[in-house]
Amino acid sequence: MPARTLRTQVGIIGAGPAGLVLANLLTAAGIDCVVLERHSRARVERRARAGLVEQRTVRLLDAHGLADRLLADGIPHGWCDFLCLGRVIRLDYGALSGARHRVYPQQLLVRDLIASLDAAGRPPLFECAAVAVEDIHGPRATIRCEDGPTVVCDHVVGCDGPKGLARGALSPAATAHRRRYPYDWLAVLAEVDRPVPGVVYGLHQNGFAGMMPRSPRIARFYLQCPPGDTLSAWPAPRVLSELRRRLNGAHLPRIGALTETRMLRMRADVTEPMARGRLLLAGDAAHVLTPSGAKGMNLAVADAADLAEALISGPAALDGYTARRLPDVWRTQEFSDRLLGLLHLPAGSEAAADPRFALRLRLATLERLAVPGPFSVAFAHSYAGSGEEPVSPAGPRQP
Ligand code: RFL
Repeated sequence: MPARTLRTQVGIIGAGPAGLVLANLLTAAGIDCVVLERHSRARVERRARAGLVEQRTVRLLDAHGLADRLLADGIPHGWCDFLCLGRVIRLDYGALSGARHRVYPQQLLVRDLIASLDAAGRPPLFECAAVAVEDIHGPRATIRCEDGPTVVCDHVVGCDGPKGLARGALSPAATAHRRRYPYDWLAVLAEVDRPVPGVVYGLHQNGFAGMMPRSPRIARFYLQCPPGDTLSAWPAPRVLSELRRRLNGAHLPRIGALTETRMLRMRADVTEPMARGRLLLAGDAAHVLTPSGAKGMNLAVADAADLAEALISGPAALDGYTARRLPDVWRTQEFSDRLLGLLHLPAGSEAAADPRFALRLRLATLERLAVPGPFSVAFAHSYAGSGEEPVSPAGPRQP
């Protein structure tokens, strides 16, 4: 049987934060769109990833009536602790910038965004994998799906993550800037006996460790490990003992079952330009950040918001999409990279040869971050995603 053809204004590939925010904003503005998602609804709504929603993201979602649950259940969070050489240094970025995160797991936000599309009568098409994007320079573009409709549209927006097909469809005309960091992170979700009160970064000669709040009984932990390391090298007892060692000084909850353990290859990339013909990219499809600084989801939402406005305004605004978004993308990459530099002693580097000296240097930076001043205020705005980044004070590479 020939595939059904669906005609719409905007075909969106991917029901992650980028695709779902875009679809919500377009639908509310009366622009017809279709979201195609390869996985089932249950799987998409269970995928635990980010948990810190920036102030600018909350503001944007709230302005469009998409933040009711986030505001009701998301816990405001405005500080983080750095552990280094036996000291605990608190960065009260909420006080320094006036901006706070909301702790709200990504899968709950995704659930809310899907519910809102449901209510508008425009739910995503689940279990519908796009397999080709065609005719992006013609009068109409086409998305072909496996076992699903052929979507004919004015614009295709690839919100399908870094391994999706939209990136590839753009790539002949695009440059991908890539960085592979000389370490990986073991990422763990674990049951805890009490809520983790805040974000803790442990700087340690064995490597970085992190602890992040997620929900009352679940916390996220990260452990730096050698690049290319495998999960089999990290049985639960080793994970627990390294967390205790590297986060010594933090009030660790009792850690129960490790409910999810995965290896994150620490890499970052940016695709330039973010559009070609009738194809545009948003979110991780256009740029990947490491989880440091909790930026990826927030940047994905910021892309979607810009793109929605441009699609509503018309061709001139669409032409400026890449130029408008890249400064934010690179500023965010730079912040994330700087934070990584502060948190890690890369193996094989001079820092690893004399870890105490390297840690003492980092402690000097942390002490400056803890006191109010232009240096700490600029960092706090970037960290919280206040949307009001002051000009960083000039000087050498420093957070
Ligand atoms: P997503 O969320 O990856 O969604 C892409 C969607 O596209 C679908 N798809 C397709 N659908 C149809 N046809 C195809 N051919 C398709 N190919 C792919 C996929 O199934 C998927 O549903 O991308 P989006 O929307 O750009 O959102 C990006 C964010 O998800 C990502 O940046 C964050 O999760 C990154 N991240 C964090 N970001 C933060 O802001 N704060 C954090 O604290 C934070 N922690 C994290 C993170 C990412 C992590 N992992 C797993 C990489 C922690 C972790 C462990």
